[in-house]
Amino acid sequence: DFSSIYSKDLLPAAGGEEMTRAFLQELVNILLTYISKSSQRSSKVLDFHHPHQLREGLDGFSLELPDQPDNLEQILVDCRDTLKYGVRTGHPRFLNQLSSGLDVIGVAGEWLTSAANTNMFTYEVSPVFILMEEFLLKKMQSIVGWSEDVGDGIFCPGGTISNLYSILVARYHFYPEVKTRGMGALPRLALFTSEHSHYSVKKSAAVLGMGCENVFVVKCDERGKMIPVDLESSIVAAKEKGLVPFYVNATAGTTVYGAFDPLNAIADICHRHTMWMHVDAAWGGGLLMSDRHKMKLQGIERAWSVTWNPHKMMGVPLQCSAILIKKRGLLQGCNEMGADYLFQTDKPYDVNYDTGDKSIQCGRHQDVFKLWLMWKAKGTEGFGSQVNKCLENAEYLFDQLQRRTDYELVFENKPEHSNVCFWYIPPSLRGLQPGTDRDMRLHQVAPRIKGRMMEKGSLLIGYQPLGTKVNFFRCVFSNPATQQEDIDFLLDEITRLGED
Ligand code: ABU
Repeated sequence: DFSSIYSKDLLPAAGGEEMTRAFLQELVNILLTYISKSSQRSSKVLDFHHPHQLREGLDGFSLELPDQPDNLEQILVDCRDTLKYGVRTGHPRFLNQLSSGLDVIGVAGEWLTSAANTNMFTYEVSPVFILMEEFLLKKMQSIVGWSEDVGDGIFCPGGTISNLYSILVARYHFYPEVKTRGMGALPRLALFTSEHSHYSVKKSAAVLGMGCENVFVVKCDERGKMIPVDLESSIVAAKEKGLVPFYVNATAGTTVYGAFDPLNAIADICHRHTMWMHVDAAWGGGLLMSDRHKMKLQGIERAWSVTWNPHKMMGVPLQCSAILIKKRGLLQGCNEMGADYLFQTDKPYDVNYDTGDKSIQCGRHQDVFKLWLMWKAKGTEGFGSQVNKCLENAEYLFDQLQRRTDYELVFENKPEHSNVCFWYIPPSLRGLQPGTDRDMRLHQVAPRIKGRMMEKGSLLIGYQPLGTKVNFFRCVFSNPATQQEDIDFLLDEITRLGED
């Protein structure tokens, strides 16, 4: 019973060791119960409440912040309730997001970094983590296909920021004066990305002062892959209008369809026009770990930069994202400010290991550790098997959808990644001819089923419209805990929830 114990009684308070141990052990018990329940199919994926219900407080769980400290019994209740009203993203039937799963070694890694509570900016305060980052980046670069002598990179908060780095560094590579003189000293730059690519390319162009209107959106084929001839004609057209094309983003694993752009054809075009080629492999990068699937990224070795998020397909706890840059020195040159209080050059060690000035952040979390620890615990082969399993699940779902008359596939081909996109056709729409009326009604089906799904809490998958396609479900597999029985359940449950 912790009802008369307060945080001031824990370490570093004198004599606080025993109570600290007891409190943390109780917390570990709460987390172990959560982890165990998250993998049980009898548990709900979520216990949904509307924002106003959570804001008002539920069964003693209040978000209000007190002036006087709560006792540790209440703090433990708050920890339980926080997990209770959250979403079990490690549940085998959580299929909503590209990042999912609950890897025990990854969790252990995250716990350790909180206890270590240090900052990635200098070797002085993060000697081990800085060297782990170096080893991981080298390993990832060699898997991408770059030689040992080249390559640089940094771990940063998520794929959007990794993509932003790629544009920042590309611009600096062609126009180093931008760092001091700003965009006013540059011509009007043009960037190219496919219509299925991630919105972070446009967001980065806005953030970096280039403007989203100067991001040219290249057409995709039916399968969601960038069409190279359309890319080249867009580049030529932009040049004719007086713009300077400098950057192409190719995607390896698009967010919705899981499509892989033709990297070699795009690399040829970038080479012809002397443009920076970036590959956003935030989602698809994990396939490089699988001997069976890595050929889908053929040509990635020709990229000048690569985004790769181990927190997606490799199941590393959020967040863990890398930007890899082929040419060494650019990240440092581009971002270095040399703050004297942090990056002194007369320290008693090789200050090249004070890598923090490569970053646009100052403070930076040790995201590398959980990845390093998981890599040690699984080996490259273990990650490969995990990826294979997720793609087998996607193929199984694809096969089941082909057999069922109450479902339609959004595209006919076998999935390349673990994304499977489909419509559920409720009985009332089954006899309707294709056309506007059917589309308008079909558009409402997925959101309605999703609402019922959230209320019931039995599973979670996402939906969206895309281009001319009305709302459809996107199922993604990145949690190796998901089995074929969960896929059967998914289809049966959507059919149940979708009853008119
Ligand atoms: N753009 C990153 C995450 C998207 C998703 O999980 O659906």
